Amino acid sequence: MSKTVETTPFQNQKMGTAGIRQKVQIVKQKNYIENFIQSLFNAIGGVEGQSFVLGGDGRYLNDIAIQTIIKMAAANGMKKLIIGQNGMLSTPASSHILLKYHLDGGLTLSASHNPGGENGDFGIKYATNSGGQCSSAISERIYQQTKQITSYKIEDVEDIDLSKIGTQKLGNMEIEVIDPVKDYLFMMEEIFDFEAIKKLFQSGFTFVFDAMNAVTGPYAIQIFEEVLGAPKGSVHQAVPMPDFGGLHPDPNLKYAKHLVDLMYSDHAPDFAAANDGDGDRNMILGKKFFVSPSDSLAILTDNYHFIPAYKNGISGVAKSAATSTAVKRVAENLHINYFEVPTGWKNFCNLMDSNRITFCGEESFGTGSSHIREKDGIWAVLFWLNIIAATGKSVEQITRDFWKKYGRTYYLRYDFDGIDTAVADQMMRDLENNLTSFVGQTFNGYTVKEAYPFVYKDPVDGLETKNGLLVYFDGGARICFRLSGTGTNGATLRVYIESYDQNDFDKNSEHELQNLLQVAFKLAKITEFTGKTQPDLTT
Ligand code: G16
Repeated sequence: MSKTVETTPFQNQKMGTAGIRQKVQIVKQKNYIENFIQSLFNAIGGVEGQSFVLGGDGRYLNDIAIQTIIKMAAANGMKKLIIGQNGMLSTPASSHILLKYHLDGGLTLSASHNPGGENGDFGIKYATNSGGQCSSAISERIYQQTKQITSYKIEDVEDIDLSKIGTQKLGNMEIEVIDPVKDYLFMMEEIFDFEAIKKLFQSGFTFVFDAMNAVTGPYAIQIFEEVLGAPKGSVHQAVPMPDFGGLHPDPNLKYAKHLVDLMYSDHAPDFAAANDGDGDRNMILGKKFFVSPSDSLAILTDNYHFIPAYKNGISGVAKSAATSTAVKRVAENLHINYFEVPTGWKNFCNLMDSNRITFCGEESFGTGSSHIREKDGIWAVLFWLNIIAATGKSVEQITRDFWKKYGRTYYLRYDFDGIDTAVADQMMRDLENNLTSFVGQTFNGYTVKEAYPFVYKDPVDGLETKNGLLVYFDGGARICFRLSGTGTNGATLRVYIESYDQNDFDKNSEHELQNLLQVAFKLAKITEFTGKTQPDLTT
């Protein structure tokens, strides 16, 4: 039986860079999820007769939210829901299901790389029929609805059993519970040279994939161990847990330090990788060697011809403005399209839909291609394995060959967390007002060549987005300042710094960029505004 429940609005349901993200304790409030979902349904003109994909990364509240959404979808007249078994689906797998079965939309229950558990974060990403996350215009419409909502519709029934694969009915709505891995595995087999990767493992190549107790565990076991023949036990932390076993499931030098330590020890395997909570981010490591995400995008692009699915050529590549310029040099060399977009994977989608680009990536450990409309962690790992299998070279050799050809871009991101939102906004406003006055001035030996706010005009829909402030120096160095759109604790200032060297590839990045970091402190008056004298996180 469907019922209508009266409710009152919450004022904090605005979507950020990728969906809505909040502390679990906030999301747990009565009607919080219900309000957001009904507002979403209302904002898109209802879901009657529509088919959606639904799943999540298994974090705390995943099970409760999924039941609520199923019952609300049925009460709102949805025709069909395709759901990952036990409510699990990685973000890339969900995008693939949406595209493969020509669905109308998708909901992924995840706060991505943010911590889980009772005191962690929860989130919901909404994708449209294009397979990618909704535009800012749609998220704004949803936000407006959340501020006006007075009631929602829900079926008054027992919870649905999601443990068995198969089809069932809830009222007139069909629920199809699917194997979360099967379709995704087929797609990967079509893209990569699985036979070559199998031979690589047969030759004794050693490998660790760290799923960080999150959604990619079952995908990785099946793909790497069962199909490709990596030794049993190659996949670490493979069982998804609601609190990710206490880990912060963000594959970077700080939160995956255990993996970094392994790779810098005498027991290091030939290759290691990690994925984040919902499986869209990746980190790549060789023996005593870390590949920066910006370099990874550039290296994959330069080696596209080794991958069967891209053998006939790629149309172009895009990166977020904050990502290092390494891939720009590759695009110029390959004579392919090149774009810089605002942070947020959704900004790549029009470029992929219109075939302007094949690859895209971001500094935040995300790489992907037009096979789906999300970044894809396992895809990136398979890409690296395929290059290694084809060339017989190590991660380090592949990267050094790349530096020899294009020069090295030293790059780091510095985060300043938990800043009062009003203070952070004022700091950015001040910096923006001062930008032009920096041009021609020299700071710590670096002379400012250009300084301006980054503004992107989407070539497909013509919409303009402003995101971040850029300062370019003579000699190829660059600083980008922007505020994060995914945090749940005040504001996070992100400072992205790079320098370029054509000859010396063995400098320590932190040391190399130290002077520029001091310049960033000075330009943005970081200490004056925040009291901080050093970043909280360097990745
Ligand atoms: C999301 C977006 C990415 C973005 C990242 C960080 O990733 O999809 O495009 O780079 O957030 O965004 P921000 O710098 O605004 O915090 P994910 O993996 O969290 O969904």
